[in-house]
This record gives sequence, C-alpha cells and structure tokens, in this order.
Amino acid sequence: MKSLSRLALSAAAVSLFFSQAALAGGVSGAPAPFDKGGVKVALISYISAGDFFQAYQAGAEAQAKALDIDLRVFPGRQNAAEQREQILQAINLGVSGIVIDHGLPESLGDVVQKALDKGIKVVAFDVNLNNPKIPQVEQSDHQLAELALKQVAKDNGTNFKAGYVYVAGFAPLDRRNEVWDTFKKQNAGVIEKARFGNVSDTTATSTADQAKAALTANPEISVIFAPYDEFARGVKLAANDLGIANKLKIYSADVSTADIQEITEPGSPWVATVATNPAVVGAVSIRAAALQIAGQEVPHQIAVKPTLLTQEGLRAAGVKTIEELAQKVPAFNASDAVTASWIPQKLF
Ligand code: SR1
Repeated sequence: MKSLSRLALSAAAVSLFFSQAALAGGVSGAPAPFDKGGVKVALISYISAGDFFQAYQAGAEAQAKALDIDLRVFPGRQNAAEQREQILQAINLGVSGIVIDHGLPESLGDVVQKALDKGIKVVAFDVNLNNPKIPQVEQSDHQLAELALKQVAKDNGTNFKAGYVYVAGFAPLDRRNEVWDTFKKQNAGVIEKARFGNVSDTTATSTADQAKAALTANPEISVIFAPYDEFARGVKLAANDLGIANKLKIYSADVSTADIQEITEPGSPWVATVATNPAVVGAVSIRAAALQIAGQEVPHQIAVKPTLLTQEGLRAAGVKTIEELAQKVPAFNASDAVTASWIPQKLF
C-alpha cells in the first residue's frame, strides 16, 4: 500500500466547493439548456441511510447547484415498489434527466424505458440497467475488492479461516463477490467458515447480531471480508461485544469521517478499507446526466477509482476526517470522469 504520507499532497481543499458557481439563471458559456438554468433532474435512490449514501447525495446536490440544476431528490427506503413509483413521479414532473442510485434491476426496466421513450436522459449508479442508452457509474468494484484482498494476503498470508459479509442482488456487492470467489479459488488455504449479511435501514446493527452468532460458532475466524462500511461497523460492534477485537482483522469498502474514527481508534480490528469519496461519485453522476441533456457524448462505463486506506497509513498521516483525507489524497477531491469545460467542477 502506498502510505498516505507518501501520496502527493494536493495544494488546498477540504470539502466540495465549486469555484465557478452557477450564475443565477444559468451557467456562463454552457450549451442549452444550461445557459438558462433551472433544468429539472431527479435523483432517485434505493437506499438513503448511512454515511455513503448521504455523502453521495451531498455531492450530487453540490454539483447540481453549480450547474443551476433544479434537483429533485427522492429518498430511498429500500423499497422497490416505491422506487418505481418515484420514477413515474419524476417523469410526470417533466424532468430532463434521472439519476438512479442503486436498486433492483428487475423492478426498474419498464419504468426506466418509459422515461427513455419520453426523451429523458437516464444515468445509473451501481444498478445494472443493461441498456446501451444508460451510462453506468461505478467505483471500479473489481479493483476495489482486489486491493482489499491484496492487503488481506499481505497481512495474514493465505492460510486462514474467514468470515464473509455479502448480500446478493446489489451490483457493487455482486462485483466484489466475483473477486472474493476468485481469491478463494486461487488460495485453497483461505477457508470461508461463515457468510452473513443484511441490507436494511439498520444494516450495521442487524449485521452485528449476525456476526455475533457467526463468530461465536466459529471462534477460529481471524479475518472478515466485509466490503461495505455498514457491514464492517456491524462486525466491529460484534467483535467488541464478544471481547475478541484483538484476534480479528476486518477489511472493508467505503470511508467517511465516522469510519476513519472507527478505524483509527486504539485497538480497532478494522484494519483497512478501499474507498472513493462518495461525494465525488455523486457529482460525477450528475455531470453524466448534464452532458447527456446537453446532447454531448458520455461513455457507457464511468468508473471512479478507489484508494486503499490502511489503519496504519491513516494513523501515520494523522488523518481524522474525510476533509483531511481530501487534502492528502487528490482522488478524494475530484474525479476527471465526465467533465467538460463548461461544467463548474473544480473543487477547492
Ligand atoms: C448495498 S450496496 C453498498 C455499496 O454501495 C456503494 O457502492 C458503496 O460502496 C457500498 O459499499
């Protein structure tokens, strides 16, 4: 791992800040309809609870504001029927674009097609809508899992008993799972003793209950691969309650200020995570919608690359917040994915 202290320092910068703020009534130099402003776009999420999704939404809102977009945010409640209904509502509102953040593809196909048929531009983040007209945004989930598992092998070798946290049906978790399957195939000494997981509005606490049962039944587990920060929090809670935090190492995905505190606190079993800045991913999703609305080319696959963050590296760099991380790791400031000269993007 590149230690944080060795990563290039960016000159300034803390949180998302747009230096070229949108002018009231449009963005100077932008093509239609952004030259006039007030373009309606909907952000329709499947999950809203948790640090990742809140930061993603904040980044989307910041980028929308900078483009003078009238962003309508539909909160996600892990309810497929409600998400379908929200897409229909957005169509009726007369939006020009819809960003769909997670969801279950099987329940979205027909309503998304309705939007496309009306000329509405659609962007999908972490939900496979399998339509050449819909750009897919992701965090390079294969690479994310590969970086995490490389660190697992570096710290633990390739002979250990593992626990794995996974819920099928979520595109990023399914992609990370493909890498976990390959890792086990390539390392016969890695034995998965327990698998559990839950995605709900109480993911961390529900996962903690499952982890307690799994760790009690399988005391030989020394490594947990929990590639979602809410999963890692749940496992950490369980390890602390069982008094086994010193015998366990947790590897995860995602990062937030609260996660950094949990990772770096004394005695924490959460030793590494691989992450993007979710606010940057939210901003990228809005830019992909804006470019399409302006009639400009957008690649079908849009990836925001993740960075490995170890407990050791974070502690050594004295990083305590996501803003401090953004000061040290340029990728946490901004992404060069889907940009254009007329899009106010420069953060910091
Ligand atoms: C339930 S899916 C959770 C994942 O979605 C985003 O890709 C985040 O990285 C999170 O780990």
